[in-house]
Amino acid sequence: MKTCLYTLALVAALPVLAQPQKTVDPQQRLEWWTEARFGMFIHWGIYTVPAGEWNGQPVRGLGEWIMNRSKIPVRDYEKLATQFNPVKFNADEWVAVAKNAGMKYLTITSKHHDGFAMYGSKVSPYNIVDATPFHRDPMKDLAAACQRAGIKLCFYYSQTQDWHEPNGVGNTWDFKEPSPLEFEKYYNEKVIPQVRELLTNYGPIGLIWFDTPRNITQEQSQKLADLVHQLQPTCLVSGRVGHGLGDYDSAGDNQISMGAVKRPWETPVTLNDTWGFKKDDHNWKPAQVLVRQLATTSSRGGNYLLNVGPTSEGVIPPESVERLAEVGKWMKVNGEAIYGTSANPFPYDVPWGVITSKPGRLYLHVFRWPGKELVLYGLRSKVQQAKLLAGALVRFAQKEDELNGYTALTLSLPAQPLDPNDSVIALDIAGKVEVDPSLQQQPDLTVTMPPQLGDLHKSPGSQARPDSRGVMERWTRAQDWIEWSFKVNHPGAFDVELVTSQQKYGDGWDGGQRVSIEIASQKVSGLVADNGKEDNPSNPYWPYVISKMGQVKIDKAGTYSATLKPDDIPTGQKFGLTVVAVRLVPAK
Ligand code: JFZ
Repeated sequence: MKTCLYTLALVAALPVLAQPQKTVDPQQRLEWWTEARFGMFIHWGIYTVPAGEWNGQPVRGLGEWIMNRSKIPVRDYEKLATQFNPVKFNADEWVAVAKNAGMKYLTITSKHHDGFAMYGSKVSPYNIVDATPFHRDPMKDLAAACQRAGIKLCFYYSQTQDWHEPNGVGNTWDFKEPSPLEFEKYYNEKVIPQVRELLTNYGPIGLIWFDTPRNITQEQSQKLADLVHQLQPTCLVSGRVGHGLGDYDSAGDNQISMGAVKRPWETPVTLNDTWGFKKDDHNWKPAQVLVRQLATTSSRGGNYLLNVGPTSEGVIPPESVERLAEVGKWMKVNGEAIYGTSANPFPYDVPWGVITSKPGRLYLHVFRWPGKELVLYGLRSKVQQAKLLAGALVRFAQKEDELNGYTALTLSLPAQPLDPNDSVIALDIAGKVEVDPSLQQQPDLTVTMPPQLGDLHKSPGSQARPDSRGVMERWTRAQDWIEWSFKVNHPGAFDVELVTSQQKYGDGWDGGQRVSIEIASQKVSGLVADNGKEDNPSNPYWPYVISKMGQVKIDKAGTYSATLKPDDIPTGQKFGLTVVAVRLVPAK
């Protein structure tokens, strides 16, 4: 009996002893996360009391930045805590909204740049339990609700900016910027112990979403990442911990990366134009945009982290709940085309939508319904079955030639899409999915040549490169040029178009460059001028600008080369030549 009790005591003590020893390789840590593909971001803090308005005036910009935007002194901002009382907060309801949408994890702001801890912290009294009339720790409720629902709880934590602390970074209106030594003090006395609390008091945490590293040192970033991994070996560290030390990369907000991304990555996205609640922001993205962005992010091998901004009462805006429910309806039918999928195996986008994949499966996400027939070029593997996830089996035929094997797949479809947001066709493939990686003319007869699929010839010192959206950035030198090789399947006459991109919400674009485009040894030249706008199919907030450059004729099917060379780029351009693609469109 005595031995028995002794053993029991030892077993009970074991988890404590065993904790720091366990090591997990980063690959293993990422497993649940890449399977999940879809998460909920929650920005919630005392900035939801002013909700985008200060002294009766609307404040431009992000809701959670109001303290900074309006240069609100710490002493005034602190008072907001006494008005923060989220009596309608219900953790199970929030988690149900996420789960219902098909989301698998939830990342909530435990402390944003304003420095206010939204959980019960012993490190600083500036927290929701000690400083608000609510006097409760919502993260305890959320941890329990997430456990019940099988959702991973994750915390956002602003490690560098802290506008409440004299030694934190960012508050230039109350304090002077901290010296490295002062910042180290803040880091040791607030950041490290608070991150420790978050990883100790709330059960298993999926990831810590650090943000805006700013002037944090490499050692400090490393120590944070190590602390997280030491306390919870399976907990991921976001890319914004700084110095590339995260377990995965973060795209810029509302950006969806193009082409092959080498590291696992995630894009944080707003449902309207703010993260933290603003009462006058009604610019909600339609569910169609959300579904297509989710599918597009998956098709590029990334995770989609979609934000809600609950009010100071603890209510997720009904406009958000409605849209998430619609995404959830789509996910219930089509979730297998998202969860655990890998990127599109083709290096280019198809004209009608996007493609996701799994071993032995391809998912065709059809955004623009082609009518009764959809043709896919370049799939070398044999298709065994095709099925609309929302409906019936689909008849199909595969063309084969001696040299290349299978070349074209033709699917016979209903005349109307089953889902106007995204109708998914699942293809069962015999063996491995094999594709022809070469850039080729598509069944709609267009040829689209994006910069990331060309050879970029840079002059010495040039900063030009495709950014994370696939758009050329810092192309301000006429000496830089791009070259492509492409296959023509259907000869004919083509209009040559140069597709460039505006910046977010149509702000900022430089034209007036003179460029020459050579296609199959025929040269056209022209001015980059706005000859019409076009929706960016993966993100309506970064519209395209089309410039018409002339016409070329291609008489025979075959492989050709194309070059894009600037003749002149006016000096002093901010954005330069924001090339998205050179495009050939059949001439009318
Ligand atoms: C940061 C925060 O400042 C903001 O309040 C919000 O929390 C957001 C999710 O993250 O803002 C950023 C940080 C980085 C980029 C864009 C917005 N970025 O790299 O493009």
